Amino acid sequence: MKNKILKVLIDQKDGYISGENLSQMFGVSRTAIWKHIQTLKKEGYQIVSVTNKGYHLKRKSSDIDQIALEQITCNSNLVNQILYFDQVDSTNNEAKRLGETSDFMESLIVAREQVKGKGRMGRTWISEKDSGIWLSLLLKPSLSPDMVSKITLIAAAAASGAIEEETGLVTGIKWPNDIVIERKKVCGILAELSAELGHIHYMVVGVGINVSQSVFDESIADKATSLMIENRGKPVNRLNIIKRFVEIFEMYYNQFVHDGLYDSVVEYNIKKSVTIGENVNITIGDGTRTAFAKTIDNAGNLIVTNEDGTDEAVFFGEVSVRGINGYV
Ligand code: BT5
Repeated sequence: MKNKILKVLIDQKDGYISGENLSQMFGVSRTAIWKHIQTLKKEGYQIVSVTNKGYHLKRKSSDIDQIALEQITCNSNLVNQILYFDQVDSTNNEAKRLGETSDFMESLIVAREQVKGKGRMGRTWISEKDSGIWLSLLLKPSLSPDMVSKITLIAAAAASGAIEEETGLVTGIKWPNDIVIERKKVCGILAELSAELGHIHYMVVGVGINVSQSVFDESIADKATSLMIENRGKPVNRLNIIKRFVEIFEMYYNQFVHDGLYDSVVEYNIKKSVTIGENVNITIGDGTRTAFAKTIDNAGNLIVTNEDGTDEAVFFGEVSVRGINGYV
């Protein structure tokens, strides 16, 4: 009930709604509504009540804040809690710390800034304040630990879909965890998990999307881009992208976890792949070799044809795939 009231307040945008209207809407007394409003206030929501007008939820001007993000919990069966931070080391680390506590809830963690943003294999993810979407989903799927690669492809499909719907830009997926636009990286995904004896304790799916940067650190300037650069300076609404990301992720995740269906994720990844049909350098540990990327199989592995003509499935997690003529 409390969350439903919150959703109504959020939907009023800059307007007011009377206690009377709320009590009719939910079939409870005005006193009951008032009590829920007091609870929301205790939780930190700035709700004012003005005589003859009703209740009003005050919002900050940024496109994302805790209140705006709460819309996601209202509409999601997957995310039960939103945590929004000014600054964290890494949203993945924050999610992992939460995952180590007993009875944690499935959560969406969003930060304005990460001071130790992480990529795969100990690499750094540059995540300056308010210039992108830095988020992690903390999940408890009943899957076996080897399913983490499949969840990465689900996140890639969701991030690509959300970006395209919100901006109209065309994205490509560089297997297994990058979203690119015009051959430059706009988004990276890092899935991590804690498991024992074949059982997942928790899984963290981290997504970083460059949104409003106009210049990048020298170390990545030749291969990184942002949605605003690609959108010719047009502002991009981060909240809408996060909302759509969670919705699409949840759809594919439910299909997979509850119904065992994964085909549409693979289809989407094949359709959007910038890796398939290219010669790629595959780095495993210290060794690098060249192969032709042929397709993605039903399990989400990259199928390559080696120089000796044999086909091989390249498993996610241990490899770095680069185009032979540059980043893609
Ligand atoms: C990734 O790793 O692409 C995974 C990135 C995941 C970031 C999210 S943000 C929220 C959550 N919390 C975290 O701490 N992480 C996740 P990988 O494929 O290893 O790529 C890393 C490489 O991308 C780096 O070595 C750089 O070359 C490059 N890079 C770093 N920052 C970048 C940026 N902002 N945009 C584009 N490329 C970047």
